[in-house]
Amino acid sequence: MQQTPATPTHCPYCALQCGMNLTPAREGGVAVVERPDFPVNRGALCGKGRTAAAVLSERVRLTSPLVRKDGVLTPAGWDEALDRVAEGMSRARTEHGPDACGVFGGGGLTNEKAYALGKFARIVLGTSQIDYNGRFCMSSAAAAGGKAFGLDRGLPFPLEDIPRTGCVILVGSNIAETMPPALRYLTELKENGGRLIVVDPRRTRTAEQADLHLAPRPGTDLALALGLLHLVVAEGRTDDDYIRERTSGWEETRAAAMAHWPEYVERITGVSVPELREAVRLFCEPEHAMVLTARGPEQQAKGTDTVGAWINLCLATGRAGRPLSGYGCLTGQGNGQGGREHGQKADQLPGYRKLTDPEARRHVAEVWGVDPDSLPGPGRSAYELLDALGRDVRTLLLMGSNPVVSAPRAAHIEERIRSLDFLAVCDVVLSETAALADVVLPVTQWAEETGTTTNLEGRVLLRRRAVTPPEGVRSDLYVLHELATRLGVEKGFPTDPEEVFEELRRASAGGIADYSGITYRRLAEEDGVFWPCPAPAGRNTPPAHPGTPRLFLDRFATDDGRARFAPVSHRPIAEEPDDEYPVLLTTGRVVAQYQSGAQTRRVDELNAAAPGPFVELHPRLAERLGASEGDPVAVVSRRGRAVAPARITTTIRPDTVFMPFHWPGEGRANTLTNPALDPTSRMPEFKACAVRVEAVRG
Ligand SMILES: Nc1nc2c(c(=O)[nH]1)N[C@H]1C(S)=C(S)[C@@H](COP(=O)(O)OP(=O)(O)OC[C@H]3O[C@@H](n4cnc5c(=O)[nH]c(N)nc54)[C@H](O)[C@@H]3O)O[C@H]1N2
Ligand SMILES: Nc1nc2c(c(=O)[nH]1)N[C@H]1C(S)=C(S)[C@@H](COP(=O)(O)OP(=O)(O)OC[C@H]3O[C@@H](n4cnc5c(=O)[nH]c(N)nc54)[C@H](O)[C@@H]3O)O[C@H]1N2
Ligand code: SF4
Ligand SMILES: [Mo]
Repeated sequence: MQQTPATPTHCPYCALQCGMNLTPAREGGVAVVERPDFPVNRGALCGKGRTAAAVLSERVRLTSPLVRKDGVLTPAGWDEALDRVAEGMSRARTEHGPDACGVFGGGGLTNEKAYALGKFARIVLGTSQIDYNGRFCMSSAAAAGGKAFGLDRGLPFPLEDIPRTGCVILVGSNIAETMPPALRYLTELKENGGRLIVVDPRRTRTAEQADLHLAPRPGTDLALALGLLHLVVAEGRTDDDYIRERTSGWEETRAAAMAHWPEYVERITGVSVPELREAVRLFCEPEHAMVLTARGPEQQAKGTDTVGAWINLCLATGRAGRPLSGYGCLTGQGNGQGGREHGQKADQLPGYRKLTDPEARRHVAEVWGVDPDSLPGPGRSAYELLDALGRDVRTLLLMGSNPVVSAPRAAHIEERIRSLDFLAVCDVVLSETAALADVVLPVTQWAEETGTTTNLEGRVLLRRRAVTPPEGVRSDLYVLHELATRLGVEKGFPTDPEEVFEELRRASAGGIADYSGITYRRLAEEDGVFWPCPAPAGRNTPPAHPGTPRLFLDRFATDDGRARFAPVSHRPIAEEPDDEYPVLLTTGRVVAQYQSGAQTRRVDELNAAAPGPFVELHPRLAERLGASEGDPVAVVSRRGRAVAPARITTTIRPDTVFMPFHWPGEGRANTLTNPALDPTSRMPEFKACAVRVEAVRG
C-alpha cells in the first residue's frame, strides 16, 4: 500500500484541540483524516473538525488586503494597507494619547500570536486598552479558580481521569454538542459504574445521558450550589480532616450555606428538595467525585461567585487536590487556555503574571528590553473596551474575534464600532466585523502555519503547517512585525513562530503558567506537555521536567498551600422578568456551528445541518402565543428585538426560551443579551435576561 504523507496537527476550532492528520487532497489542498494515536480524541472528530479544510478554500476566504476607498472595501497591496493601519494608529496616538489605540484579541489565536499581540499593545502602542474575547468565555471560572486555588488552569487533571472517578456534576455544559468526542469520557464513567449529574435548564443531548438531570431556572446556579452545600453540612457529609488540613475560610462559608435552606433553594431554582438530596447522595457516596462547569453557570453577572460556590462544594467534601477528584472548567476556544496566559488580557503579562506586580513587570520588561516604568497599567475589560469605542478609544486593531455577532447588546456595540475613527481587522474571512473595517488584513490560519495552542487540560500542543497559503495572505505575526517597524520599533517582533515561542518561554519562566521547559522539538515528539513545565536548572543537561498533568496533589498554589473557601450568598440575576418582559432568555450553541459562525457558516455541510437561528420554547408558551413549529416569533428585550423560527420542545423549561448566537441579522441573539457585568471577572450575563416573546403575524 502506498504511504500518503500525513501531517499530524490539531483542529482549528474548540478547546478539545482534537488531533487530526492532514493529507494532500485529490482536488488540491488538504483533506482531514483520522489520527487515532492522539489520546484526547483517539481519532474521533465532530462535523466541524471533519469539514475544517473547507475554510482553507480560496472560494470562502480573504486573499488580498482590502482598503476602504470612497466608502468601499477595495483590494490593495500589503504596503498600502499596512501604511494605512500604521497611520491610523499614530494619528490617534498623537491626537489623543496612547490609550486612544485599542487592541482586541481572541482565544483562538495561537500562544505565539497572543503573546506578540500583548507585547505589541504594551511596547509599540504603549496602550493599556487591550482585552480579548476570552473575557466573554471562561473569565468567571478563571477568577474563581485563581482565588480558590491560587492558580487557574481549566482542568487540573487530564480528561482520562474522568471515567475513573465516582460521580461527575456537569454544570451548564452541553458537551454532546460543544465537544462531542469528549462525551466518550462520560460514557465510560457510566460504564465503570460512576454517576453523572447534569445541571442545565434544558434537557440537552448531554442531559439525556445523565443519571440525574437538574433543570434550574437560568441564573440560579449559585443558590443551587449553596443548597447542596447546606445539605452536605446538615447530613454530616463534610470531610473535616481535609477541611482542617487543606483549606481556609470554612466557618464563614459554612454560615453562608446554612442560610440557604433546601426549601428556599427550591423556591429560587425550581429544583425540588428530593432532587437536591439525591444529588448530594450521588456526589458524596463514592470515594472520588468531580464538578465540571462550562458557560451555563459562568456567563452570569455573578459567575465568579457561582463558580466559587461549586468549588466550595468540592472543598467541603474533600474533593479537590486529590487523585480522581476536583473542580474543573471546560474552557471553550481552540486556545482558550493559552490565550488567557500570555498577555492579551487587560491586566496581564505573559506567564499568567499580573500587570500590577512590580516583580512581574521587571521580569517581562527585561525580556522585552524596555524600562518597566514604560509598561502601561491594566486597561478595560472586553465589553467596557467595546463600549468605549469612538469615545476615548479612537482606533481599534482586531485580531481573532467577531464582536458584531458575539458581543452582548450587539446593536449598541455595532454602533460603537461604526463610530471609530479607524478600524483594522485581521481575519481569514470577511466577518461581519471585518466588513465594517477601514482596512482588512487577510491572514494565514491553522493548517497554513505553525504554532502552539494549549487545550482545556493545560496540554500545550503543536499545530503544524501542512499547506501553502494563498499568495496574497500573510501571518498575524507578519502584520505585527510590519506595524511595529512602521511605528518605530524595529526589533522584537519576529515572524517565525518558533522564535516567538522561544521568547515566550523566557517571559513565562518563573510565572504561574511556566512554559520554559517546553520546546517545539518536545511538542513534535510528545502528545503535548502540561504546564507548568519549568526549564530544568543546573548544568550538564539535567533531565527535562515532565510537565504537570495533575495539579494540587501536594498543595494548592496559594501562599499557604491551602485552598480558600468563598463565603458567597445567592443574589438574583441582573434583570429579573416582570410584567413587561415575563420570560427568561438564555443563549448558547448548536453542534454544527462555531461561535459567531464566521468560519462555519462558510461550510456547506454545516449549513445544511444548522441553516439558521431559532427560538427554542416550550409547547405551553407556544400555545399561549398561538405559534406552531417553524412560525417566526419575535423575542424582545430592553436592548432590541430578534426574529427567528419557533422550535417547540418539551426539553426546555416553560419559563425560558433559548437561542443560539451563531448568526447575524434579524435572528441575532446578542441583539437581546444584557451586558450586566460580573464585578470581578467583568463577564457579561449572556445566560439570563428578561424578554417578551411575540407571534409575528403576516
Ligand atoms: N458546536 C460548537 N462547539 C463549541 C463552540 C461553538 O460555538 N459551537 N464554542 C466553543 C466555546 S468558545 C465554548 S465557550 C464552549 C461552550 O460550551 P458549553 O458551555 O457547553 O456551551 P453553551 O451552549 O454556551 O452552554 C452550555 C449549556 O448551558 C445551559 N445554560 C443556559 N443557562 C444556564 C444557567 O443559568 N445555568 C446552567 N447550569 N446552565 C445554563 C444551556 O442550556 C446550554 O445547554 O463550546 C466550545 N465548543
Ligand atoms: N449570546 C451569547 N454570546 C456569546 C456567547 C454565548 O454563549 N451566548 N459565548 C461567548 C463566548 S464563550 C465566546 S468564546 C465568544 C466568541 O465569539 P467571537 O469572539 O466572535 O469568536 P469567533 O466567532 O470564533 O471569531 C473569531 C474570528 O477570528 C477569525 N480567526 C480565526 N483564526 C484566526 C487567526 O488565526 N487569526 C486571525 N486574525 N483571525 C482568526 C475567525 O474567522 C473569526 O472571524 O462569543 C461570546 N458570545
Ligand atoms: S470537538 Fe472541537 S476540537 Fe474536536 S473536532 Fe470538534 S471542534 Fe474540533
Ligand atoms: Mo468561549
